[in-house]
Amino acid sequence: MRLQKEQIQDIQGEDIAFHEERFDALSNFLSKKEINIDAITDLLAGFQVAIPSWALGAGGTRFGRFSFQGEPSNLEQKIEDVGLVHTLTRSAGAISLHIPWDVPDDYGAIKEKASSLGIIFDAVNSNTFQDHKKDKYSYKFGSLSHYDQAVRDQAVQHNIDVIEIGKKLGSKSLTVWLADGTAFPGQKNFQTSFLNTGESLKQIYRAMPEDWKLFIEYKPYEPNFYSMVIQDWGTSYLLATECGQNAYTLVDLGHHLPNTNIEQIVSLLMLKGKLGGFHFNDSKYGDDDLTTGSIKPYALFLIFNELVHGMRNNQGNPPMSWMIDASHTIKDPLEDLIQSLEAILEAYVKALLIDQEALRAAQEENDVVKCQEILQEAYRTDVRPLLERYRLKNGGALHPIKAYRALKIRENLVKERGVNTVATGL
Ligand code: LRH
Ligand code: MN
Repeated sequence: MRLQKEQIQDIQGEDIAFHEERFDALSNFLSKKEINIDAITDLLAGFQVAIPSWALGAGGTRFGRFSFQGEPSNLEQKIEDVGLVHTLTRSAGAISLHIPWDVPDDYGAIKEKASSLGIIFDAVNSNTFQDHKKDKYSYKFGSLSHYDQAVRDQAVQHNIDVIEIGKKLGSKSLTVWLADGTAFPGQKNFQTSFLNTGESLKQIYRAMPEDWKLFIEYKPYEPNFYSMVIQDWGTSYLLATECGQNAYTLVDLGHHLPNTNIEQIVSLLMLKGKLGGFHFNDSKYGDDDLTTGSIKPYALFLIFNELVHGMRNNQGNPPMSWMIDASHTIKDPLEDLIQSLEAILEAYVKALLIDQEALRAAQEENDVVKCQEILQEAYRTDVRPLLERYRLKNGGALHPIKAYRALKIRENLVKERGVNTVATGL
């Protein structure tokens, strides 16, 4: 299914006037603060968030999976779905593939379809947390950290194969997340597992083209529940530093123990020039992979405050990869992704409204109350009219969810694909 911007314009005429009213009020409010709205909407055009290819169908848990009708059953249809989200939001101009779940059959056709929808291929993800049919060895007891060199070699070769697939698609980065770890004390020696992993990652790093980046994703637990080899940002930072200048830490928001100060981690990684990118989602307890901004929107705002500060002051940190990593157990996957995009852009724009100079002055005066007032003045500003204007100017929908429903996109996908199609992924 393809969506034309004319179809969107046809269904949102009556909302334009109300948008204009709210937009004028916001631009008057911001111009009094000498904040240039057009500069912000221009920034948004360059802020594209990659959609995970593994999150376009219904996700499950070990307790079950409730399918969602009209799911994409191949990579072409997945790119179509990212195209639908991008046409509505103008902020999803990239897809992140997971191998072997999404190995293209016809690279030319896939690239043609993606570029015709304005979509590029962001990081490719390797998978040594499941056994692959063609493989000789199992990853039950680890992959890059495995005690057996033959298993490590197999896992390293898989990552090199993933790089080759990415090169054919024009991707410029590889994300490595390892399930490697232990379920019980004494099961493995931490140092041996870490050293094995370090050696394996260096082999993968050396196999990458010069202009590629390696993203090392950390996670404190699951599927191992006593230890994970790459458990936290410090471990990922150590491994990235040992690999070299093109290796970075990837921050998945759900991969932190409760109440971890993620914005402080982001700040230090940027200071060290080692923040590669994000997997945006939200969580109440564990790696819940919920809609971004659905549980802790203020925490997301505070993270973007550090990102805005870092993007202005840490030139040593390269442009980051913005990616969503979510799993949709009950929501329509496309509506869930649209809501995540709205929350991410809202947090970013609110952070851009923070008067960083005034904040700095208040920090130097130890005026704690004023510091909070400056942050929350920005956080309490309703920036939705600005996001609406950005989409309107770029042929998107004022209200993407409303347009998605008014255009009966899910119903049309079900008509086109049937009720029983199942997407590969989590
Ligand atoms: C691990 C993770 C990782 C992916 C997987 C799909 O929890 O966040 O990024 O490979 O989810
Ligand atoms: Mn992730």
